[in-house]
Amino acid sequence: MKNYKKLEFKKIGEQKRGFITALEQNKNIPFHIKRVYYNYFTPVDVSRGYHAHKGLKQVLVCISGSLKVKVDDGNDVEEFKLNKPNEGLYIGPGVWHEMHDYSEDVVLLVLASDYYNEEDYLRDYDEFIDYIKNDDKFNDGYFKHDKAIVDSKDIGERTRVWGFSHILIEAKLGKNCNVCEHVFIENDVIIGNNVTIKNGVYVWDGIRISDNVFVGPNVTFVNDNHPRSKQYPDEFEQTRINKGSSLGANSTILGGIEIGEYATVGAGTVVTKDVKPYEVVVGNPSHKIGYNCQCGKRLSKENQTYECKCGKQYKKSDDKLKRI
Ligand code: T46
Repeated sequence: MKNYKKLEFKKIGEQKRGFITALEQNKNIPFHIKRVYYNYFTPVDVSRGYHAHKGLKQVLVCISGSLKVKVDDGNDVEEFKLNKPNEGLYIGPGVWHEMHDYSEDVVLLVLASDYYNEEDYLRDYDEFIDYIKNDDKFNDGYFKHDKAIVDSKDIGERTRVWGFSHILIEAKLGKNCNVCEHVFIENDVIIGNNVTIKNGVYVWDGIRISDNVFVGPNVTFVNDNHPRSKQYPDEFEQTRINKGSSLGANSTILGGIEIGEYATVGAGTVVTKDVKPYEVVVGNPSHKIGYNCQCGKRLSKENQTYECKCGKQYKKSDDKLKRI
């Protein structure tokens, strides 16, 4: 995943009165802003930069004039021209950058995620290359927070693993997943692509989670339905959470359960029996209260079909809902 990106900001207004562009933290600026600085009166024959940051995130906006920014993440080198006040360049950690070809009237505004700290700079190119090659967070195309422990080498690209989470060595995770803070993933676990695992979830041996599943905060999985301290089953229960389904906050999924495709488990539900595709279940013990669409909205029954406001339709066959 590239850690730099051109950003386009909204231009509010029209030619005859002029324009306004607003920069807002955690909205069009992808971080919390702690510092704003600007660089001006740079002579046209000067180049600046020649460094990378270890942790700092920045957005560069050329609010007057123009300049070129060359970025290098150790794999790719690209050059961006900044000459519009409604464009920015996001530069994250581990990206070497150099600024060239300043115009006379240039003013470069920079929004930064942290206070100035010289210790965060890598000002020597070889040191930069060593740094990114030796830091897991810049490797294998996935992001690992400094405070996460990832023993597994089987993590898909663009997956993000946030602080205080631990993934054991044999676990497999697909692409573009989001593993939020305080998540523990044991060894015999297979997780698909685009899966979200919210904070405080422990994914034990025997659990399989397919693509596009949402696991809400503090969902509890069980892999031994008759536990006794220091007694281990020959094999842990196999629990299957099928694609597109969502497990609500604080729900409990007993061992050996199968959650059908696109099903929804309501917050706090204790799931004691399999959930069929598209079913919505709630309560303790879990019971069905209806069906939902692939998009997540509830379905209404019209004669023999089930319909969603989004236009999708479903029919029952073998007591299971199927899309038509
Ligand atoms: C970056 C590019 C885009 C401070 O004391 N406080 C500050 O907030 C900053 C940004 C700099 N300084 C001091 C540090 C140096 O003694 O100002 C001096 C010049 O800094 P530097 O040579 O790093 O300037 P540039 O234009 O090469 O780089 C600056 C930022 O430092 C850097 O983080 O990414 O702009």
